[in-house]
Amino acid sequence: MRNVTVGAAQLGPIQKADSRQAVVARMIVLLEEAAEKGCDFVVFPELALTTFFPRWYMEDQADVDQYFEREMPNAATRPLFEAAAKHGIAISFGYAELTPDGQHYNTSILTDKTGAIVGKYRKIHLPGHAEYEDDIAFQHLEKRYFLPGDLGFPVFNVLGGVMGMCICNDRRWPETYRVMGLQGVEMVTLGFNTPSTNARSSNEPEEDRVFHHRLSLQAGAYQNATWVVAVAKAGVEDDHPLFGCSAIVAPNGKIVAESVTEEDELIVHTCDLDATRFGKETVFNFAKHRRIEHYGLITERTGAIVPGDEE
Ligand code: ING
Repeated sequence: MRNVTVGAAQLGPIQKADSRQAVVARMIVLLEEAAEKGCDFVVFPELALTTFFPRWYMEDQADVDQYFEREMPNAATRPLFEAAAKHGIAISFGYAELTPDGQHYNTSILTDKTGAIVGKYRKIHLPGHAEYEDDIAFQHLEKRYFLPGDLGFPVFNVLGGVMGMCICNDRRWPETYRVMGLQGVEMVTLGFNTPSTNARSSNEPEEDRVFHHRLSLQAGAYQNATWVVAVAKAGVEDDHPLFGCSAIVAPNGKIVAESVTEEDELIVHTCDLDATRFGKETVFNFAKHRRIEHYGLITERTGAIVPGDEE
């Protein structure tokens, strides 16, 4: 048994007008609840410090950069790191990163129980578009404001196991989990901000979006025999609804805990990292069963090409 008691700390909406200090105070309330419940590790959402600003079209770089952090920890977040270290709890959360050389990433960090940052991930799969688009209900401009991540999908030896991170849209791509699975990942944590409605078509009901969200997490967990912890920023941000459904998924693909509100909400589960062993040693024993001589197209080709259509 290698138990890690995990708290998925869902955040309700963050309005454009909300300060980082107010958000960090809410995060610390969830952290204190997690400490009372014996958590070793608390996971917060993607872009946890601000509203989901890629929904807004901005041209002035100063307007964009107001949502970014230039260092981590910093004055706004240091109280969170200090509270986590006081309780001996590892944390992970997402934020917009502006590097010293001026690069912009959608980033997530992972600390150990002392509050030291031991891992960083930069979002690789950026959904949406880079230019303003007409006739859609709202913009989704991550390709405008962020570069694709440049760190790959690393794993980190912390909390007595092999931990990995991804962010939001990454959860929809099997490559995300497989690259970490090929490094023996035992728990993948991710934050997400997912609109309840489709900007382009009103005929995709929320329950379909939630179905695809759960499907992506459960498939990734099962097919790589890993725990998956997915944490929402939820609720209505300046009239834009985001769904909740924060979830903890076991290596057998089953959801063992899920949030029930679209507010600040902590869900907790004690995850035995040894529960990954059965899958890794039987059905998904990669070394025994994978046939990489047949997988070349996966990294040779970006888009699909139907045989005979080659130009
Ligand atoms: N949000 C959404 C996500 O991947 C999206 C974008 C929604 C893509 C629904 C496809 C379908 O959950 C972010 N921030 O990636």
